[in-house]
Amino acid sequence: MDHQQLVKISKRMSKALRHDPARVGLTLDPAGWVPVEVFLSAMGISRADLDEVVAGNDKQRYAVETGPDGVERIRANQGHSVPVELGLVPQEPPEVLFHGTGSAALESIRATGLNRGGRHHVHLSSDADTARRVGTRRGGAVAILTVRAGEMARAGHVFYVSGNGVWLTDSVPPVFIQPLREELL
Ligand code: HQG
Repeated sequence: MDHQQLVKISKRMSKALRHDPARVGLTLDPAGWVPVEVFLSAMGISRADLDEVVAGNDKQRYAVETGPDGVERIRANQGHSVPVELGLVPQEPPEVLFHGTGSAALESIRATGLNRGGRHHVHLSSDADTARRVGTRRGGAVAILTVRAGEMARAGHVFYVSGNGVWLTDSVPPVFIQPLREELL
C-alpha cells in the first residue's frame, strides 16, 4: 500500500474509532474497544491492511491487544469525541509541556486559555517539535505555546498520558501559558 492509501484508511479508522462509530455500524465498548474481526468487516479492509496501518502509523494512534475474554480488540489511543472511559491513570507531568496551534487562535487562547473543544481533553506534547507538527495542521502561521504543567499540577490540575504519549488535561487557564516562550513561525 502506498502512503496515500495508508493515510486514507487511517483517517476512516480514526473517524470510526473516535467520532462516529455508528456511521459504519459499530458500537464501541465503554473503554472504546471493538473486536478486530467486527472492525475489519465494518471498515471493509483486510487484516494485512489493518496491521500495516497500525504498525506504520506515525503517531501510534491505535492499540491492538487481546482482551480479557481472549478476543483481539482495537481502539484509538486518544482523540475521541464520543464518550469513552480510557481508564487513564493520573500522572505527574514534566515541568513544561507544549501546545501547537494556529496563530489565528492566539488572541482567544490568551483570553480564555486552552479548552478541549469537541475532544475529551486539551492535548499537549512533551516536545516542541511535536507541538509544531500539531500546529501545522491548522495551516498558516504556527504558534507554539509553553504550558507550565508542573505549576498546574501543584495547583491541583490533573494530567494523564495516553497510550501514544500525548499529555492530556481538562483545560489550561491563561495564567499557566508562558507568554515569553510563545514562538511564532
Ligand atoms: C484550539 C491530532 C481558540 C487548539 C494532533 C486547537 C493532536 C482554541 C483547536 C490531537 C482555544 C482544537 C489534538 C481557545 C484551544 N480559543 N482556539 N480558547 N483553546 N484552541 O484538533 O490539540 O492526528 O481538537 O489550539 O496531533 O490541535 O488526530 O486539538 O488548534 O494530538 O491523532 O482549538 O489531534 O492528532 O483542535 O490536536 P483539536 P489539537 P491526530
